Amino acid sequence: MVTPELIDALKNSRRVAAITGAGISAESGIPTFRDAQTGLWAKYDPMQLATPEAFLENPERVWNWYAWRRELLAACRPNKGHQALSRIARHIPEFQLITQNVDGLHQAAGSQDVIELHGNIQRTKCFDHGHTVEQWDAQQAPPPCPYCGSLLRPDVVWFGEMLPVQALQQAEQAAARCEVFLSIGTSGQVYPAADLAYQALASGAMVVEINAEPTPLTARAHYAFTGKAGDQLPRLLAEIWQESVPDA
Ligand code: BV8
Repeated sequence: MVTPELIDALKNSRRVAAITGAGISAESGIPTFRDAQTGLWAKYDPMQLATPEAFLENPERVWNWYAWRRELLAACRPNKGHQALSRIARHIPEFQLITQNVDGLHQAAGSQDVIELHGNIQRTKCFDHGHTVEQWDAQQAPPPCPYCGSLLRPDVVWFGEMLPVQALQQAEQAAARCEVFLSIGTSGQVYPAADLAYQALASGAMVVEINAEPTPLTARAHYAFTGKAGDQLPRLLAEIWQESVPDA
């Protein structure tokens, strides 16, 4: 329930931070990692494929998995959750959006200065030196880097890989300084991203969770709205700022 205290906090806070996970993109048609064990990815286990070891062991299989995900993404659009979040941000003097998602849908919905903790599937780099590459010979999977010949890979953070240092530092700073911290559409299983909500709690922020099911954070959050981000975020936007998200 959106209480007067929550309305007051969101209307009068100067600094708000939000972290999102796969759940906010689910209504855009992108399977979440939890669905992966059932849905479209039943034959793939992301935990097994999204690692440097899996790539080196079978570069073609991992490259093709990401090529397939890019194709799936090409047909996806931001949903009302992404749209509402980009509008909520405009009402907050300092709003920092942090995402674990690699789909770029927040930017497509108009969100600015998005911190991409785990990279972006639309960016491609080479494995050995991180050369960013825009075009490649589609006949080869994976293609060689035109600069150094090493294998191309998606510019995402795999399990066991360090997060981009600056992105993580900026995210931790936002979590430590914010007055309200929103955790949206994430199961909170993957670290260090999942730690940000607890860093915000430790710094005295009000923590608000919006998720389709309870998570380890739920019991610690000041507010926990169980439901779809595509419903809950437009509801917050309407109830607090009397603004609505245009129909897609
Ligand atoms: C690191 C990009 C330091 C790739 C991703 C052993 C060795 C090394 C590291 C570790 C280790 N043990 C643990 C670790 C740390 C590890 C980790 O946390 N593992 C987990 C599994 C325990 N982390 C790492 O490896 C990180 N790096 O620690 O570096 C280091 C380095 C070397 C050695 C030691 C330490 C790197 C982690 C980043 C991995 N890359 N993505 C790609 O996309 O292919 S992670 C990927 O999975 C996502 O980005 C995201 O972070 C995570 C999935 O989580 P969610 O987004 O929350 O999605 P999920 O499906 O789980 O949940 C969705 C939720 O939404 C659900 O609760 C659902 O109910 C809800 N929902 C569904 N629909 C809706 C909804 N909610 C609202 N509305 C809806 N409509």
